[in-house]
Amino acid sequence: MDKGMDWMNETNWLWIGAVGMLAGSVLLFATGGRRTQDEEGHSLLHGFVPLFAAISYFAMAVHQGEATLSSGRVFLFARYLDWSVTTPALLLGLSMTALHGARRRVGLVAGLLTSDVVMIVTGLFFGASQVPFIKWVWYAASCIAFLAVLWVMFVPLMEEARARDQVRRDAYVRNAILLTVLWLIYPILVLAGPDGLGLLAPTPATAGIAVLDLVAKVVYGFVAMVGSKAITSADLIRGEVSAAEITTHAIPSGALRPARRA
Ligand code: RET
Repeated sequence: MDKGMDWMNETNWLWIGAVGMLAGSVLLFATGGRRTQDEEGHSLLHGFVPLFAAISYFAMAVHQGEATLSSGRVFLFARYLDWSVTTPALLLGLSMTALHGARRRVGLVAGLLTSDVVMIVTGLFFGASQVPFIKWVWYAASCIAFLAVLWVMFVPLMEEARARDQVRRDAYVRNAILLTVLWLIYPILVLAGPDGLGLLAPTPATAGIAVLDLVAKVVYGFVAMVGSKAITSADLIRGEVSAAEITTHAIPSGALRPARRA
């Protein structure tokens, strides 16, 4: 590497991840809407996702979130802990968009989140594996769970989203496509990196995952939040939001005004 680029070592990429995630979390919490329970739920979910990632990046930057395996490979396990919390949160937000709240089709949503946790837990054991055969069994198991996640997103949840108004349907389709494109890069990048085939050295692999994580959590979070605000505004204008679903601090006078604009 060029001498002038020495500062771009693996630890500094982890610091970029930690600071970027913390800043993204603060911005998402600060700019998120709070007019209805649904909108508030989205704002909190998308604010907490990068906060969990910041915890994981900080732990990895200070070398707590890693373990040195007997082969000598340094395994950054903290990212799998991050993903085990943040990927279900992202899918819960997406489900709430399709279903108009998280209380409908609870079994389907629970199945989606459970498949996702299976994907990450088997991924963790894939990353920790040193015996090749066992490693590829874990990788295959994780990919099968990922297919189950994609199936729920594009079959039953898509059908639910299609049955709703245009604003909600458009937001769901946009979020589902963006999320899928970003998430598909993970199994490829991790496969190429030190946890997989080792084609990529630790520094470029960590840099790639840090940038991908920032886009999948912070940039995606903002896109999802814009969608959630548009849905909330449309619901309020149509007068479709019951008094119980309106958050009280959205109504300074104390009177219920269902048709407030953003
Ligand atoms: C692993 C292991 C190998 C097989 C598969 C994987 C999928 C990982 C995914 C991660 C998504 C992470 C996100 C984080 C930030 O918000 C675990 C690499 C399929 C899809 C979106």
